[in-house]
Amino acid sequence: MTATPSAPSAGTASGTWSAPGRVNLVGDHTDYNDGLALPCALPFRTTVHAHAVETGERVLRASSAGHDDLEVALPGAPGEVAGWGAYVAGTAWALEHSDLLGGRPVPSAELRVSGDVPLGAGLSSSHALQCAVALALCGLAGVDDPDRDALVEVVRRVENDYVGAPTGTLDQSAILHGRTDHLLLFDARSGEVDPVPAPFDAAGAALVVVDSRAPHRLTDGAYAERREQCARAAQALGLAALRDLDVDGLPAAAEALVGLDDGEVLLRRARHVVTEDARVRAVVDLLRDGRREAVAAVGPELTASHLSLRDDFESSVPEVDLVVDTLLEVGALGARMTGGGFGGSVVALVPLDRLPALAPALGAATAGAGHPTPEVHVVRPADGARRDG
Ligand code: GAF
Repeated sequence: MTATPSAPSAGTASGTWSAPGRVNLVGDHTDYNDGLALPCALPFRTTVHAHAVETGERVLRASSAGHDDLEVALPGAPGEVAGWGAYVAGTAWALEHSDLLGGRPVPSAELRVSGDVPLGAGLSSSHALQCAVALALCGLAGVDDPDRDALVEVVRRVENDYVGAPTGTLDQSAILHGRTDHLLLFDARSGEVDPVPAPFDAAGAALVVVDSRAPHRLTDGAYAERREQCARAAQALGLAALRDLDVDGLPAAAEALVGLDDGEVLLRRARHVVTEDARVRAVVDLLRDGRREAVAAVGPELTASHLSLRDDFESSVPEVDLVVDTLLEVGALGARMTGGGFGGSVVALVPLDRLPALAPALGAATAGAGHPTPEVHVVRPADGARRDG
């Protein structure tokens, strides 16, 4: 789904752009293995009010409640800014090094950032910020409809080369291509995004996101370690990526990996990725079928994904496991951690008549375990990043 980029115009003096957070229904830790995922954009957005400024020096200023103000000379360089401002400054830096602005520099600008994407909840608040800032700076430079696939790459560079987070392309693809009431079948190898209906109503169920409010732990190190293990497993198996292994190939892979020092760990990582790709395909088929029984059958696939992430990929934490277990006890059709893990949120399909029971059950279970009180959001897939005014 490649947008035709618009030709640069004279630019705009000011405007408002926004980008949503995302939740991934199924398909985690597959993107950097060239695999499949099924995310959607969320009805929470980060908004950037931007205006061009005339100054002698090229400068980018940004402010947001609860964060230090940013002022940085353009185009900037990795390492100059850390924390929240790195996502803003890094976006300007990566845009300047892309072809998106048709050879023009990033314009001097002042950005006011606000929004309601939950922070630190694993719902991609930082990617929402980067996508909204990227659209705003493109708009100020006169590129109103930038090529969204090129923007995916710009955000990857911000993350990997400016911020130093070795993430893949799932989050920004969901945010940039989001569509109301649709999930998005994302193929990380081709970058293609294919809208899939989300007929949860047909099963009398709702899509629910629960922020465990567990502090993210070890996120950078553990994520990078998983990524490195997957790459090593693929290399040992003579594959370009774990995407190229399928479930039938797992017994032979086990034999090939068993001789390595950490072969048993690599096999479990590979098994997660391979079975997760298969679960994405299965869930897409069920949703496209659309009948009540088919949609209800998505639930067990979600729960199987959680067990795989918990046991084979070891990317869950006790707080998140307790939220999943409690949701299932209350009657969810299925539930799983979502996103990178090591804290963060759970996504679930919950029968409409069970919704009122969620918050009390989660409150009681987490209080008993001494965990933070989770936050429950009933959501519908929302529109992607856009200009608002
Ligand atoms: C994080 C990363 F940013 C994504 O690229 C993806 O790997 C995800 O974790 C796990 O599926 O959100």
